[in-house]
Amino acid sequence: MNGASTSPQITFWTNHGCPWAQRVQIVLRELGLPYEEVIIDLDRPREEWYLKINPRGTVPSIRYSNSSGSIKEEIITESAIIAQFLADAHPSHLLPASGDSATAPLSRARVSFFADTYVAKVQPVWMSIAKEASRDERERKGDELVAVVEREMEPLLVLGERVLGLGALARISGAARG
Ligand SMILES: N[C@@H](CCC(=O)N[C@@H](CS)C(=O)NCC(=O)O)C(=O)O
Repeated sequence: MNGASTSPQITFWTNHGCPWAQRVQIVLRELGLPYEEVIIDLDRPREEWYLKINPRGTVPSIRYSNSSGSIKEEIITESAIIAQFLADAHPSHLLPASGDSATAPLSRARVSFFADTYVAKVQPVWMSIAKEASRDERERKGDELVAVVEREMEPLLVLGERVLGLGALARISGAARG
């Protein structure tokens, strides 16, 4: 790790029920970064102070300063952008830097496509479950969720493991299969 990647100061505005905020929480924890958490109540209109931080009024948002002082109290919003920023600012085994090797850009493209597939194909089904009033319909959507993960995500895990040796995807795959 270089100096910039040790002990950043991070404030994380979040809500534990929000999957987009969970995405950032997962990245923070996987990278082992310390952070101060501030919960935003999504059942009330956003207060003026939070709209100054994030004019869109959504969670997640972070405020980030690095230890070298070259980045000071920068606000970053939108879960995909925050996740990408943190992975770039704190290089790890999870995502190669694009200049690491000739194949690193391809590995990054594969990881991005994996995340995109989750957002485009799985997340809409996941979100629709909560909106269903009847238990039968929720169970049917639950089966649909499992089917879509098997159909859309599992082939990508296999590809990541076999072709690119992507350790992170392989580990997720192993955990998912128990
Ligand atoms: N594209 C955004 C979506 C964030 C989002 O929709 N968050 C929801 C909670 S899950 C939110 O803050 N909703 C409050 C609102 O829209 O007023 C991201 O990826 O960060």
